[in-house]
Amino acid sequence: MTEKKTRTPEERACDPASVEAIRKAELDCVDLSFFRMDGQKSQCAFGTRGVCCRICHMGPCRITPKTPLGVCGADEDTIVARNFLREVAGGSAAHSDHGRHLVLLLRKIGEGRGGGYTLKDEKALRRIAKAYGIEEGDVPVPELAVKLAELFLGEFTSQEESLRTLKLAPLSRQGVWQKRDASPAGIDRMVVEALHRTHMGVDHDYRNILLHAFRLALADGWGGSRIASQVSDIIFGTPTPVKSTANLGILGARTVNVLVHGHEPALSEMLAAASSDPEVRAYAQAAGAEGITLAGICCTANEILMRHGIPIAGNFLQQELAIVTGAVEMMLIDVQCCMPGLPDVARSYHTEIVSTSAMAKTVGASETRFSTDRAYETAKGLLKRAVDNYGNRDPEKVAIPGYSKPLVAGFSVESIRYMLGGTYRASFRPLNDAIIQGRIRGIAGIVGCNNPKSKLDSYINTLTRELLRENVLVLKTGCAAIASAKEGNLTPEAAFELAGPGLREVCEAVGMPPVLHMGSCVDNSRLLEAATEVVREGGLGDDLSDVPVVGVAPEWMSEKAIAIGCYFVASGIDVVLGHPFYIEGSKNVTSFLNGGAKDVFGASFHVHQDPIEAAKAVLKLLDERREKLGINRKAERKLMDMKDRRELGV
Ligand code: SF4
Ligand code: MSK
Repeated sequence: MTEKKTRTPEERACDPASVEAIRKAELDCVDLSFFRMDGQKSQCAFGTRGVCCRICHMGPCRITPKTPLGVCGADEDTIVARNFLREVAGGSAAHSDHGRHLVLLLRKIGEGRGGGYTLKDEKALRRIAKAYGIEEGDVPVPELAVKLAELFLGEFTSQEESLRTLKLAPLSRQGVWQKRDASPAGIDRMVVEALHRTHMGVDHDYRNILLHAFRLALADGWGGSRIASQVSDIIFGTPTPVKSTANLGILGARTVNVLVHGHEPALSEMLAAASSDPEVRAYAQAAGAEGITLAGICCTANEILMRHGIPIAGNFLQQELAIVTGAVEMMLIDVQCCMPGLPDVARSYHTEIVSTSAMAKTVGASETRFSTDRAYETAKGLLKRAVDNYGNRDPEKVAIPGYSKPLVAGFSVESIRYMLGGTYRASFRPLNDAIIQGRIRGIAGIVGCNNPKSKLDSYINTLTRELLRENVLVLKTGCAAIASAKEGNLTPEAAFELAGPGLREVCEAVGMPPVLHMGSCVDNSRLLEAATEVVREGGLGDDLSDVPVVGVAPEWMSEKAIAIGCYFVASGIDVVLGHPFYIEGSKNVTSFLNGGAKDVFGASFHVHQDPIEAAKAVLKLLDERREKLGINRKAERKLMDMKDRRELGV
C-alpha cells in the first residue's frame, strides 16, 4: 500500500459518502487512487510541460534551456504540439470507436441478426435518417436501419469527402471550417493521419499540427460522438426526464448489489431488463437477498440512468469507494475510465470484477465475453453469478454510507424542446426569449471527470452554484453531472435554493431543474446539438460563436476531455479549464490554444484553477457575447403574471 498520505478524507472529497468510504479504506488498509496520487506527488516536470519527446529511438529527448532542441532538431513548439495532437487522437478514437460498435449493432438489428436487441425508437430512426438526407419514403424500418448504419460506417471510412454529419451544424460554422481548412474527412483517417503527422520527421509546424488537432476533434464531436448518441437513441430510446437517486447510499444492505462501470450501453441495457426478470429475482430471494440492486458508475451509469432511471452509485473517483463499502457482489467493467487497480481493491472484499469487453482485459478480473447474439442470457447468467457471491459478503466488512439524493435526468435535446414548448409547440423559443430578455444570462456546459489532484467534486459544485446564482442555465454530462446529482442539484426544487431570480422564474414556469443532465461524456455532442437549436431558433446570432454559451471542464483527467474541449472551441464555443493542458513548455502553443484560436474559430481555451475565478470568467465570456448581440441590458425584475407566461410560451 502507498505509504505517504498527506490529506484527510475531508480534504479529498466533498460528499459525506465519499469521505466515509475513504476513511474506511484507510482503516481497512486498502490502497486507493487518492493515496497513490500522494505517492506520485512530484510528477515529472517534463511531462507536465509537454516537452518530453519519445516519438523516435534517438530519444527520449527533453527540452531544457541548455538543450533547446531534440536530437533531430525538433524544438519545444513541435514537441508540445505533437504530444497534444496525440492526446486528442486518443480521446477522439475512444469516443468514436464506442460509436462504431453501436453502428455495427444497428446494422445487425436491421439485418435481423440483433439477438435480443430491437429498435426502441423508430421515430428517432426516421428523424435522424431524414437529417442525413436518406429519403425514407416507404422504406421498411429494418432496411432504413441498415441504410443509416451504412451511411454512418461511411463517416468512419471516408477518404476525401468531408463528414456528412458536419451539415448538421449552422451554415455559418460550416463556412468557418471550410475557410480554415478544418473540415474533417473520415474519422478513422483523421486518427491515422494524426499518428502519421506526429511520426518522426513529418509535420513540424506547431500551427499546422494544432489545426489537425481541431480537425480531428471535430470528427469526434460532430462525427463519432454524435453518431454514438444518435444510434443509442435509436436502439435504446431517446431519453426523456426520469427520476432516480445518486450516491453510495443507493446500495442495498440486504440486496445483491451489481454495478456496471465504463461506457458501453449495450450490455447494461440487457442487465437492466434482466434485473427484473422473475427468474433472476426468485434466484436472489432463494439466496436470502431481498432482491437485486443494479446501479452504475461513471458514464455507463449515465446511459442507464437517462433511459431507465437506474440509480447512480458514483462518479469516476467513487469506483474504488463503491467496493470499499464491502457490499458490492459484482462490478462489470467494459471500456474507458475503469481503473486497473480495481481488482486490488476487490481482493480485500468479496467483490468479483468482471471484464466484458474483448478489447479491455484487466489483470485480476474474471472475463465474460459479451456477445450481442446471446446478450439476455449473458446478462441473466451474470446476475445469477452475483447472487451466488452474495453469501460471501462479510457483514463485518460492510459499511454503506447512508447518503443519497433524488434527481431528475434524461434531458435529450428532443425532451428539452418538448419540455419548453409542449407537444404542439415543441421548440427552443422560450429559452431563446429568456436569454434575450436577460432572465437567463447564458448557458454553461459543465462537463468532464474527477481528478485526485483536486478535492472530489469541489470545483464542479462551487462553480455550478456560482453560475446558478448568476442566472446561468447549466447543462451537464459525464461525471460532472453526477457531482451535481450527489449534491441534490438535479431537482426542480434546487432552483428555489440555488438559482438567481430570472433562472428561478423560468425553472418554475417549466418545472425543470436549473441543472440539466444530458448524458454521458459521449453525449457532449448533445450540447453542440442544443447550441445549434438555439441558433436555429433565431434572435441570438447566426453562429455558435454568437450564442451566449461557454463550456467548462473543471476536474478533467482524460484524453477524451481534451478532444471535447477542442471540438467545442473549433465549433466557436469558449472553454474554461480547471487546470491546464500539458503544453506550458511552449509559449507559442499555449498562446495559440489560450488566445490565438479565437482568430481562427471565434473561441479559445481559458485556464482558471480557482472555481470562483472560473465563474467570473464564464460570466465575462457570456456578457461579451450578450454585448455583441445587443442584449446585455439588465433584466427588469418583476413577478410574472399570466401575460408574461404566455409571452414566455410555456
Ligand atoms: Fe528526440 Fe526528435 Fe526523436 Fe523526438 S523525434 S525523440 S525530439 S530525436
Ligand atoms: S466517465 S471520461 S471520468 S466524465 Fe465518461 Fe467520467 Fe471523464 Fe470518464
